[in-house]
Amino acid sequence: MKNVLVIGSTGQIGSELTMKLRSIYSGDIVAGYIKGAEPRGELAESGPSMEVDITNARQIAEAVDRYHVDTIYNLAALLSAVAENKPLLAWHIGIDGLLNVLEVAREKKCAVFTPSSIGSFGPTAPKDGTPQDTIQQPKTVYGITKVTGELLSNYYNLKYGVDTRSVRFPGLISYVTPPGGGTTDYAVDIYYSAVRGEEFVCPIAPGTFMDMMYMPDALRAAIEIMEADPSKLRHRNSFNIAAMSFDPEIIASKIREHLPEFEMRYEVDPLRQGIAESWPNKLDDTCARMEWGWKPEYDLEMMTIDMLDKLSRRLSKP
Ligand code: AKB
Repeated sequence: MKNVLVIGSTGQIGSELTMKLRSIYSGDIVAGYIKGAEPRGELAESGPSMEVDITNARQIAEAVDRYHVDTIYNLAALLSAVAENKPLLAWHIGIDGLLNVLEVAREKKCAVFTPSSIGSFGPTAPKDGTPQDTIQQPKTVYGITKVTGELLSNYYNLKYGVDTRSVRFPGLISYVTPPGGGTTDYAVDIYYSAVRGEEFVCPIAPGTFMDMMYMPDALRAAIEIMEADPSKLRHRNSFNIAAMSFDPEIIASKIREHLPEFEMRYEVDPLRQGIAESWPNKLDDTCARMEWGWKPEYDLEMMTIDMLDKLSRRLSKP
C-alpha cells in the first residue's frame, strides 16, 4: 500500500500520473491542485483531492498528515518558454516550492519525486550523447531552477536522508492533457493539426533536434525510479532518460506516412528556437538503464500510430 500526494495533479503529467498511480496502488492517491485548476471528471471522481499550492508549506503538511502520505510527486513548474517571461514566478514555484516539499518530506519522512529536464543542460554540454554527469550551465531560468532543484534534492538526501529521486524528462507527447508553454510543445501540437486536417505552423526550425518521449513511457519512468532498489542507485537527482530524438522534418514525414495530405510551414519563434538550440540533441541514458533497468517502449513510429488513433477518437467526440 502507498499513500501518495501528487502536487500539480491537473497538469500535463499529473493528470495521467495520478490516474496511473490509482490503478497500481491500493492506498490514497491524493490529487493536489491549485485554485482555478480543480480536478474534473474521472480524476475528481476516482480518488481524494485537496487544494495544495506548492508555495504554501502548510497546505502540503496538512495533506501529508490527513492522508498519511509516504510519497510526494512534485510536478508543479512553469515550462521553459513561459518561465522566460515570468522568471521570478518560475523560481518561486520551482525552488521556494521545492524547498517547502523537501522540508515537509524531511519532517514527515516522505519520499520525493521531482522531475528535472533536458533543459537542465545548456550550450556548453556535449550535444550528442549528452552524458549523465557533465557540465550543466543552462541559459534559461527554467534550466537554472532544474539544476538547482537537482542539487537541493541531492543535498536533502545526503544531509537528512530524504529519499529524493528524479529523471530528466525530454519533451513529453500525449493526447490527454496538452502541455502549456514548453519549447517541445510543437511535437504535441503537430498531431492536433494533422488530425484536424489543418496546416501546422511550426515554431521550431528544421534541423533542430530534441529528445522526446511518449507519455506512457514517461509515467513508467516516474514510477519505476521511485520503486527502484536504493542500494543499486549511484545517482539520484537526476537520471538522463531517452526514447527518441527528432527534428520537425522527421516528425512531419512520419505523420505524412499515415496522413499524406498533412502540410507544415515554418514561422520560427525566436524565444523557443533560442531555447531549443541551447539544449542537447540527444541524451545518453546508460546510467538509468544500468542502475534501475530503464527502457523505453515507444519509438516515433509506435507513438505516431497511437497518437493519431487516440486523438482522432477524442477529437471526433461531440
Ligand atoms: C519544455 O519544453 O519546457 C519541457 C521540457 C523539455 O522540460 N517540455
